[in-house]
Amino acid sequence: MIQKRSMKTLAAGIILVVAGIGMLIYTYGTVINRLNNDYYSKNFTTIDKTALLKLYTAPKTGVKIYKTRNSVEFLGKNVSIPMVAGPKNAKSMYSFAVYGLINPTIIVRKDAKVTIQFINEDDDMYHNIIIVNDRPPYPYMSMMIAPAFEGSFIRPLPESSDNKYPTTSGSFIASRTGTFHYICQIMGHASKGMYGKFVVMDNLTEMK
Ligand SMILES: [Cu+2]
Repeated sequence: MIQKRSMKTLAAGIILVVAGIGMLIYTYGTVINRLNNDYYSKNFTTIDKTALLKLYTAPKTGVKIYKTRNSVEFLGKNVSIPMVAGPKNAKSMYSFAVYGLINPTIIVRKDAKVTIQFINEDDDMYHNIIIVNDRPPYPYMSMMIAPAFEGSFIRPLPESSDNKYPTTSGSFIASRTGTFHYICQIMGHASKGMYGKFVVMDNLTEMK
């Protein structure tokens, strides 16, 4: 009898603990979803594969690509940079691509108006992009790092699906010279290498 009763108590205890854990997970999920809804981009469109592949080809003027240095110079005063997150041609999905170069150093002139056209090619992860003062290595949690330039933060875009690639853009003025970095702030991405240099120069001829 005593054994039966203690078994019943044990069973009731287990049920209570399981229910408790379930409620905690549910509450945690609800809170995280709330945060995510505020944090993730709502203003995005999608492009198809053809449009995505076009962004891998550099225009004939205004851009200089140095494959050996893995860098791309944007020469204009008003430049548009197609940044692809999770590119298929990269060894690691924790990468950005600009004209097919993986995590290249991007160089712009001081006071240029820079528009980042951000595209998520990855089919199973969210990504975002921000230009920061902080240098690597980056912590696992890097979402609190502030932008180096006002407007140089783009909210996370969802993964691609059915050859539809989410895209959005953000613009800022590269108002200070120096070496900055672009990074992805999704947990663990920058710490796994999802970043590159962003250089603002007084005179682009210095790179030749
Ligand atoms: Cu990422």
